[in-house]
Amino acid sequence: MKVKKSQITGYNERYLSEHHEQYFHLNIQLDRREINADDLVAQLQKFQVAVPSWALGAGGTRFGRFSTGGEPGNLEQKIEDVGLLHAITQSAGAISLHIPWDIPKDTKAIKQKAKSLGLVFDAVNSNTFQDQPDQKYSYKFGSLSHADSSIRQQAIDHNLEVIEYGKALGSKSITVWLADGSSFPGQNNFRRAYQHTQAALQEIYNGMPKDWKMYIEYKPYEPHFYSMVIPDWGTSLSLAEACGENAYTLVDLGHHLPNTNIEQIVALLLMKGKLGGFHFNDSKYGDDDLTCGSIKPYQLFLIFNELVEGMHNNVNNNPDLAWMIDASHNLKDPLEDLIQSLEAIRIAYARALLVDREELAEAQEENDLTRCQEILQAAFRTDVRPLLAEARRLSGGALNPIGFYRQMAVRKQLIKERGLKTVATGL
Ligand code: PSV
Ligand code: MN
Repeated sequence: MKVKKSQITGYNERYLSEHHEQYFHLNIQLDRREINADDLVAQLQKFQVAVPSWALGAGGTRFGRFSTGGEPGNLEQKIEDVGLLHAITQSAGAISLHIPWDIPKDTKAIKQKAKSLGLVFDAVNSNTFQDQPDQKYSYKFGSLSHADSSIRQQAIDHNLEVIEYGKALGSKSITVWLADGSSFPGQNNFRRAYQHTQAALQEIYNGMPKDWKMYIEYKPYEPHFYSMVIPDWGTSLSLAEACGENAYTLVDLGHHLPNTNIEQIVALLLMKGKLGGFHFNDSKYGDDDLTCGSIKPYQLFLIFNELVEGMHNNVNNNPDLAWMIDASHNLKDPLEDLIQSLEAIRIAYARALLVDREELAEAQEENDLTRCQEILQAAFRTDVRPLLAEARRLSGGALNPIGFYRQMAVRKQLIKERGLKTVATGL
């Protein structure tokens, strides 16, 4: 399904005067704080978040999976869905592929299709957490960290092959998430597992083109429940440093133990020039993969506050970050869920841009804690939605993406085109 520009403008026309009024009022409010709303809008227009190819179908839990209907049955259809999201929101201009879930058969045609929808290819992701039917050795007891060198080699070769797919599509980075670990004390030799992993990552790193980046993702538990080989940002950072300057730590918001101060991790990684990117989602308990901003919007704002601050004082030349949503849509329509996530991420970003940094630094120097909190919360409590709507409108998107999606009855249309029973590849 494709939406026409005229359908979006037609939809917007009905809400235009209401929007102008809201934007006008926000303008006055921001003007008093010496903030230029148009500058913020321009920054929001540039801010794009990648959508993973595995998030377009219904996710599941280990107890079951409930289909949404109209799920994309192949890579072409997945790209079409991201194209749809991008057309409506003007903020999802990239797609991230997981190999082998989404191996492009005709690379040229896939690239062309993405280009026609205004999409580029974000990081490619390797998968050594599942066995594939044609695979010689099993990853049951590990991949890059495995005790057996033939199995490590197979996993290294897979990563190198993923890089080749990425090169053909125009990707510039690879994300490695390692499911390796142990579920019982004594199962693994921690140091040997780390050393094997480091050597393997170095080999993959050396196989990357010079202008590529490697993102090393960490996770404290799951699928293993006693230890993970890369459980935290410290381990990821040490491996990135061992690989070289183009290797970075990737922060997935769900990959932390409850109450971890993620904003502090982000601040320190940025200071080291080693923050590569983000996987956005939200959680109450663990790696819940819920809609971004649905549980802890204040935490998301505090993370963006550190990001904006760190990017301003970029002492170690941290490169631009790779932004991606990594969520699982068990109950909601995946496309609606993604629209809501995109909105929540941009709200947090816009609010962080409102923080008066000079005043905050001053209040921090004076240990005026009350003022520090007032400054942060003044930004957090500002309703920035008119800024987002204006950014979308100027770029050709819908003033209210969910409203437009529902009015167009997109899911109904997709079910009509693809059927009720299609199942997307991936999780
Ligand atoms: C693992 O939980 C993860 O966050 C990694 O990024 C994977 O690539 C993705 O989810 C999909 O399994
Ligand atoms: Mn992730």
